[in-house]
Amino acid sequence: MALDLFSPLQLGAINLKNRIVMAPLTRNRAGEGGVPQAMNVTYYEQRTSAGLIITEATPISPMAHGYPALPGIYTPEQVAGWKKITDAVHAKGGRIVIQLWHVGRISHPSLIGGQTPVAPSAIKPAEQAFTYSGLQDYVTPRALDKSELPGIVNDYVHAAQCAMAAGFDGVEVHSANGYLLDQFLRDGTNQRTDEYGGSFENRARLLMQVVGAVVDTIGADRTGVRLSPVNPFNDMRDSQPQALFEYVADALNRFGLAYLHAVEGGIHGGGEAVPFDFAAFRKHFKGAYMANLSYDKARGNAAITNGHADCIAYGVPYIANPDLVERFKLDAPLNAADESTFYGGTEKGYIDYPFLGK
Ligand code: 8OZ
Repeated sequence: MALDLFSPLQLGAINLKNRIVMAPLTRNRAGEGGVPQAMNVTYYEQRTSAGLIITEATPISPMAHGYPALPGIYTPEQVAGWKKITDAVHAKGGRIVIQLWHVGRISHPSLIGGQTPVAPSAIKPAEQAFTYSGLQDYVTPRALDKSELPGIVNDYVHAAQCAMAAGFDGVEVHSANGYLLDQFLRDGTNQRTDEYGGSFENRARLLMQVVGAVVDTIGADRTGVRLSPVNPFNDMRDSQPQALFEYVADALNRFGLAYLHAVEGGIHGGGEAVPFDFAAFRKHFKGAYMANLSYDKARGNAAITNGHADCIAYGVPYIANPDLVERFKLDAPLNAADESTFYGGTEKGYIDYPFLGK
């Protein structure tokens, strides 16, 4: 029988009961101190029929924050909060990895104790930051000194250790959507003249150091990476995306990762994505490939059957359909997602989307 969304899958050390993945989704509903709270446990537990849950993007250090009410993964209290989530998911036979995040320049002093956000180069993003007092202009970030980069790599290692202590099945290194690691990769945000700027090898150096250090800490078979070669969100661009990201996929092959996760286009606005050949890109990566963006059941099944992808990550459908797997199985209609409750707020639009038959 041909493989489809309902076939089991082994991603490194992580065994998935199906190939329907809950994509990482920022929801801005963590408790005080970036500690996951009761409604966050309910939210993830409700979505446990997914083959794999990828958590919302989660800051690895105080400086990694860039939006209100994010959960963190660097304090003992945060670890204890996440442990309740991983326990609930595991009790129902689910699998869950945490997405490790540093926002770089996509922050605001009010979110990071009055400090100036950091980036590869001092280039201010267009548009505005979401802060506790509404939208405010971004500030010009401070270019990181080379001597600071080992400290950032250590923050990823510490976060990966915290993730293991919290009971996660693995981690996904967030190198997409215009945040710190993506800012290093793409030349619209990286104009460095040291060994972290210029050539593809130089721009990918920090990502490779982070992935190498995380792999050494928790194992390649529990580590995934997310890339978004052409997402213009967060004022991002690159002069040669196809060649750059094929280089990155090739370079990641050395680790033997659990998976590579690709955002196959533009998300969250920010303009049109430039053309990109994802089929060609995918062929460069030798391990499991997770595809994301605007897939429905039919396109997901087709991508698995024709060998493009090993599994499919669904984002917006998972906001509104905790039982997406069951709905796909029965070809049942999907609940529509209410955009006004995506970011921040209460249990409304978070844990009150109906299950089938309820
Ligand atoms: C939407 C709003 C805030 C953050 C991403 C973590 O795009 C995000 C994000 C998305 O990766």
